[in-house]
Amino acid sequence: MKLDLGTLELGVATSATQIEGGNADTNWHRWAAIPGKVKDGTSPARAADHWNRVDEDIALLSELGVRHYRMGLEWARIEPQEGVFDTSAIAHYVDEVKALRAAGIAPLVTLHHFNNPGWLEERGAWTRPETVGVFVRYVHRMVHELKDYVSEWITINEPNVYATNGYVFGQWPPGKKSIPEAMKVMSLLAHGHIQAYQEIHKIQPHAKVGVAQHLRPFDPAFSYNPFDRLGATAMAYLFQWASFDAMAYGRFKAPLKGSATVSPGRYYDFTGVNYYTRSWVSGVTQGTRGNSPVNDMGWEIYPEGLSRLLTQVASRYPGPIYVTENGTPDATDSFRARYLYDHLGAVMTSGVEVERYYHWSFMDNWEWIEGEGPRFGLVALDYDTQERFICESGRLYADIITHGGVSEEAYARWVEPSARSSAVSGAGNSAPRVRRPGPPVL
Ligand code: IFM
Repeated sequence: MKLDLGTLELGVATSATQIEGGNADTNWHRWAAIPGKVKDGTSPARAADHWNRVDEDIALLSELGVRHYRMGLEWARIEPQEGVFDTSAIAHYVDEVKALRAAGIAPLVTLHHFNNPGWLEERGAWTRPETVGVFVRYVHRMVHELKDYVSEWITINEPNVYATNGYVFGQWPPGKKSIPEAMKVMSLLAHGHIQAYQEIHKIQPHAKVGVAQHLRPFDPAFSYNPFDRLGATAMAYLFQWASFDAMAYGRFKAPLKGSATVSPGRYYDFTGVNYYTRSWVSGVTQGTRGNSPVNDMGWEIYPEGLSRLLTQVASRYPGPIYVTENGTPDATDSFRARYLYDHLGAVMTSGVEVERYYHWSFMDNWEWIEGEGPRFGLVALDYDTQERFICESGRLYADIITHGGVSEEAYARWVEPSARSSAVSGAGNSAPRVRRPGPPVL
């Protein structure tokens, strides 16, 4: 065996807004309707039309041999008006998780993945303390409805990315640029998680509940430069550790704000790690390390970062660890096989006991403001015809699942011929590649 994965269980991940399609009134449908907000002018209304293709997609999951599937719920479909729950949308999700179970696939359900109902967005969403209670009411309803088939939950996906992109850089809805507001949002998301955690456990005492945290190493561009070192430490704290600590332990340290209703404790049953890349810090700016392998979106491909983060997470937050997302946009599926091998290898060499690894993504998905361009799927999608094609990297993943690791044969067939990256940063050739129409080379 070239890479033995031991007891590591493999799955794939998606989110509701990115694959379902349809015209739910979400913050993202509204944002995409404003000209210029989404790079290619697309909206989540098309996506992968998963809402109408659940059976076909479960058959594909089975073909990959996947036993764990991370999926999301579209809150705006479930509660299209405040306090009004749509029983047919709820029934659709019940049917979906039932069908997954019937296929022998365990769902891990994400309750909030950057997606607010439009009515909530209008009222200021996570800048208002009232939103915590509104979220917990929705969580309560869905856990009741799905509890016979689902016992693992992610309350909130990447709270730091939601707060930073929407409230610091203003590129995501609601397009604000205010650090104090971003800190308020991060604080309230932490409150939302903690209260949801408690609520879920009231309904399902043995449920496993966690947050999917977007983590990255922040490395100083010049380690001998104290400003770069200080910048890297400060960014890591502000971007990820302050909010992670608040969510995991109810410990709110400045600039986050706690409240008298939250006592310190332990508010996780597993920690979820979403890992993609690292940040290279020079003083107060961060970017991509020069001359390094990058993917279609220009993100450095740095498998060692995953090992480093897993080690840190294991010591800061003892308990089960799931890699809840890891993957790469690769429009021609030319380097994803090696990416997979290297990142699964990084999980193993970390020496940390990781229970699960969910690859992002099961299939090509609508990538927020990047639209339909980036191709993260093990299953490629032709958006015009909605045809799905299992990529060669998807075949490799299926083979890894069957053998519990990367066999010598699989290595020779898929990993050896695979490139390392899309391009090299700073080499003037890192523009995103455009996929040919039609199926990828299989
Ligand atoms: O597609 C996203 C996902 O919604 C959250 N984590 C990062 C992925 C890739 O950008």
